[in-house]
Amino acid sequence: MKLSFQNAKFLKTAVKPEHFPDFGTTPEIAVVGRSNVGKSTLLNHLFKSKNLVKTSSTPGKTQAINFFSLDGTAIFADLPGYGYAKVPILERKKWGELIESYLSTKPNMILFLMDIRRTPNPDDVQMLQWIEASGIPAILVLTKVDKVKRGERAKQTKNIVDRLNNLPYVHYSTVKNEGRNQLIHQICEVLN
Ligand SMILES: Nc1nc2c(ncn2[C@@H]2O[C@H](COP(=O)(O)OP(=O)(O)O)[C@@H](O)[C@H]2O)c(=O)[nH]1
Ligand SMILES: [Mg+2]
Repeated sequence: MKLSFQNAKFLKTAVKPEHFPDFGTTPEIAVVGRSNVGKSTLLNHLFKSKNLVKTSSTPGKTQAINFFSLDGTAIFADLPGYGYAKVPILERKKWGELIESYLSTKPNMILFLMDIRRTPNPDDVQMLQWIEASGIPAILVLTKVDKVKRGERAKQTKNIVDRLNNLPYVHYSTVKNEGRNQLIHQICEVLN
């Protein structure tokens, strides 16, 4: 499958399951990960757009799912970041439910983002369990790799991948422009 990453368009925002659009047979790719891990920045980088996907300097602010279309050939869903400590517990629960109910609509694949500098926490492990339970193919995207030296990169990759049941992964840096071709290649492989 060939995807045109240069023609991304914003489609709509959903804050509850009743708002989830039905895209028919168009493949849907969900982007998940902790608040501030780099989800929106990664989508802008994939789409070669500066501001199509709103990035926020206030972590935890995005409480909605935003849908983007690549010329009608694929849909990307930017999911709310989970696990932001300063968000009240009830609000966090609501986000968890929104993420879970979206994943239960069976998107075709999941991009699971982890900051290369972090160790998976209970929220990440829960995310992994949702992914495994759903049976949806996932790619682990290790973000912000420009922030660590080579040796640390290898050590942290092993640390994260070991804890996340050896999901297939790619290294990504929007700052150093690293990982884009590889990720696009892997997305296309999975969708084929
Ligand atoms: N150094 C570096 N910073 C990044 C990278 N990707 C994202 N960021 C920064 O991380 C912060 C959070 O990014 P954002 O996309 O809003 O995260 P989101 O909450 O997961 O959508 C922003 O300040 C970004 O500029 C990267 O590859 N390298
Ligand atoms: Mg975001």
